[in-house]
Amino acid sequence: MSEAEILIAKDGAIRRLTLNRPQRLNALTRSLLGALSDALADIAADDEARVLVLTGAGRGFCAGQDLADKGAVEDGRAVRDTVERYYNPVVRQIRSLDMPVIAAVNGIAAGAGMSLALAADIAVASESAAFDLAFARIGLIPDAGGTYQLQRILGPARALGLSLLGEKLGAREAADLGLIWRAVPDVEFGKTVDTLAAKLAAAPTKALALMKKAFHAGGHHSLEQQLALEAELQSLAADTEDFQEGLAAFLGKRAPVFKGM
Ligand code: T3D
Repeated sequence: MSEAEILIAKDGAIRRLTLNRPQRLNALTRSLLGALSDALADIAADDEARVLVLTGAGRGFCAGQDLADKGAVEDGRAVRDTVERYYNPVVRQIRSLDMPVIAAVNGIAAGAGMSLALAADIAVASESAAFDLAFARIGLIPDAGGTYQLQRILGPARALGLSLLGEKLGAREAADLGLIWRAVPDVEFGKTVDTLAAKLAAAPTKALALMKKAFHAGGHHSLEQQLALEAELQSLAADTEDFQEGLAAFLGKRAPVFKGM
């Protein structure tokens, strides 16, 4: 039997999805993207899940579209179909998941692999990893949300420059530019990811999910719209059990124990 293209691991409230085609630097086929989408749907429906870690097997995080995947890259029609039916749903699922998503970028993140990392809420990379806007080298444009994310994070001048030139950014440079949360020495990478995941798994999950909503909307709202949304989402946060626990813990001068409810 062939090995699963997505490895799924559960550890308490932590879910880990590992892209598993290491011999191809975890390049994305339609079948892998389908499996990823199914796994994300399962996690969205999993009441015990409170944080997701997305990472890659072997020396790469993800080399983007598998350029040898028959049926996915032949012509404009095939590519449009791949983008609409396979990439876009996965990006929407990651963005709308009601829990924080960590991209643990263990190695090269190229093309749509870089876009996937940027779709996550927190991207942490090992220092030897790199972010490679490979699209221009093969005559495509950034997709999987790349054009959306890059200009919001880096500003239009840098985002377009990097895309036009198809340049690679080292993990440290990506962190310095604010593209990712943090770059850490390779020897500390695994521990850093585990610590982050454990911290987020013990956090008030519903408030974190509402934060995601607020920040995503903030990118295109007016101040008035955002103030109204904050009031609405804050009232939802204040109705959670975790908020009551946070209050009680503060007043009782003890550490809170959040249950994600
Ligand atoms: O449907 C659609 O197409 C729409 C979606 C498009 C979105 C996209 O993501 S377009 C961008 C696609 N990705 C790329 O163009 C990146 C291609 N890869 C590279 O440029 C390089 O592999 C890297 C810079 C990422 C890493 O270089 P390096 O030297 O560390 O590794 P390598 O030797 O090139 O790769 C290792 C193996 O993985 C190699 O196979 P081999 O020779 O050992 O049998 C290589 O061919 C394979 N590989 C790497 N990337 C891909 C790939 N195979 C298929 N597709 C890939 N994207």
